[in-house]
Amino acid sequence: MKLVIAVIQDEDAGKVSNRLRDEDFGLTKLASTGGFLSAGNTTLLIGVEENQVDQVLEIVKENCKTRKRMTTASMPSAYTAASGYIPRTIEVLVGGATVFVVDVDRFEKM
Ligand code: 2BA
Repeated sequence: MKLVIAVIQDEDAGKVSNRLRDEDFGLTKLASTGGFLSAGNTTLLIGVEENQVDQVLEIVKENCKTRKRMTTASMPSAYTAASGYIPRTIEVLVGGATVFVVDVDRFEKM
């Protein structure tokens, strides 16, 4: 058995989980926060048989868009003696999805 851990954008979470549910995959949805942007995202835990992993990845891929986000970062290169660190606006591309596939040693429902 495998555990697919998919970090996706909140905007895509409804579509991805509906599609997974339509195909009878079990899933858990966690509210999470990205370490870089400190913005909310969604982490899906999906336990599947090994031969179902590709189908899950395809559903995630089809339903997660890449989006531009702006963030302000205080960078050493922007340091001036008069005003210290000047926050600079930078653009980052987020997504489609960040996915980990890990082995499950044991799976039980009690
Ligand atoms: P965040 O950590 O908030 O990152 C959002 C986006 O910011 C990233 O998109 C990437 O484009 C950019 N970014 C992240 N760290 C950066 C840095 N040090 N310098 C410049 N730009 C940076 P994605 O790569 O699509 O990641 C989306 C979300 O997936 C992340 O949100 C985080 O929640 C998760 N994630 C990404 N890589 C991960 C990893 N190795 N382990 C755990 N979670 C990860």
